[in-house]
Amino acid sequence: MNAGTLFATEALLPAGWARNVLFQWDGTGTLVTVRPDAGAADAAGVPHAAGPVLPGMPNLHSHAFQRGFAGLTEYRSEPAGDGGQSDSFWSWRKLMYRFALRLSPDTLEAIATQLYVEMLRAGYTSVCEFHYVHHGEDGKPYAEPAEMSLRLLRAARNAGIGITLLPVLYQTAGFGGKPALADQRRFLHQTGAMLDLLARLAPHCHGQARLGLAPHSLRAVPPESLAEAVAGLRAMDAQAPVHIHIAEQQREVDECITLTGTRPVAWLLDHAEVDARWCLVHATHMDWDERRRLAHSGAVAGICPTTEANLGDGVFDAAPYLAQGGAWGIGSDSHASVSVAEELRLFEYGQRLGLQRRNVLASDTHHQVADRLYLDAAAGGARASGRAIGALAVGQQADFAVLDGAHPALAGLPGSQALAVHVFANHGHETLAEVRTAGRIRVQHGAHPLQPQAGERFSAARASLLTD
Ligand code: NGQ
Ligand code: ZN
Repeated sequence: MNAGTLFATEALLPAGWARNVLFQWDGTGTLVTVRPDAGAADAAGVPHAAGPVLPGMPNLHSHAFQRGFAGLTEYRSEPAGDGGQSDSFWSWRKLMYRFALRLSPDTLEAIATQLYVEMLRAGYTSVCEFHYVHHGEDGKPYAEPAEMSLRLLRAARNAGIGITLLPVLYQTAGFGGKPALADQRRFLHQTGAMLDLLARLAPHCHGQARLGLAPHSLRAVPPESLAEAVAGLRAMDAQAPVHIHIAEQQREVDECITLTGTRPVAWLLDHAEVDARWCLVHATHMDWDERRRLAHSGAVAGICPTTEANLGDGVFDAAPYLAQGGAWGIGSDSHASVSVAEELRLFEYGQRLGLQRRNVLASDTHHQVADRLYLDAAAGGARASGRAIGALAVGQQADFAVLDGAHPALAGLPGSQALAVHVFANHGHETLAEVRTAGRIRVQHGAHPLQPQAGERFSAARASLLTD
């Protein structure tokens, strides 16, 4: 049994900071009591949190294998063109494909385990895994067609992080049914085969694991397949999350306009029933009308600030989107960085740099930018995960990130300012004292029990993948 209790002098509840909060959860790790202003009698005998308590943060976008070469593509790989430089998202993708082609089930599991331990240490308590390296190196399915997916589920279980597994449907190399490239052979499924894969995985997804579907992008999935796959998913699970990459690069927008006469986000909103069960990953390049329509759809914009910066995608124009009530959350995507604080900080900083203003994403309700960012990202991330997480409220899972109230950077500060320091005055993860999922302690004083073993396996796996 896993039932337990925690008392927090300050906690970030959905409506804002509350004092003297008593938390109780049941044997499944679900919160059954969240009582602010609890008295001394309530607090007696209950373990006290080490500092202000936050909801654990869902990570809404991850390609786990990309952790294996994070930081290793920061050199010029394409000859510079006329007076310009030609390295881009697309040249990075060539290097990424080279790495993807070498993965094995064992190396994938080693990389994912290390990554998920890192995520927990960074305050992420659940991850949406947008998984597309399905088949063997020759492009043929493994004897167990779900092999790679099952390894990811196992890595998440061993690390203790929640997971929304999103098997990726990938069929074409570009708009208009352009045939897939040889380098994409490990990603491909006919629509029926993808629905078979989902049926195979469904029995493995319960408790801390949820199953959804990710049509990779409008480039990789033709319209008929998109409709058929989403309908097939809905027949299995009407509420299951659907994630798609969209409008990350200007080139995608241009190609979509050339072929359909419409911009990608507008095309998707016109042709699919986009609602709160959807997550549009990146959605960087939208015009005013697309932004308004997306904000009103209830779908989540999946913002991945450090990856979008790393790949030169562009800046998501957040102020008008948030002003219209648009939902959003954060993902670590290519894992150029694995840090809740850094994603939130860079999201706000992108706006400041563009607008030449400060505290752009503060709101009337939340004058502290960090409060607003944290609550929005937790709620949007939870919606995208399709799991009962992301809020300190009855019925939600007891996922906590506890700040270290004794750390010199935070000592003596009220919760709201402590969170602002955690997000904006960079101390790495030092200011996090404890991370729990479903009530269980996964990280304490920055350390996860699997760290030494996972680290060793990771470096061995990476070394084997980088040798020629
Ligand atoms: C991916 N990553 O699927 O890993 C993509 C690159 C593509 C990002 N978009 C490949 N960040 O979009 O074609
Ligand atoms: Zn992605």
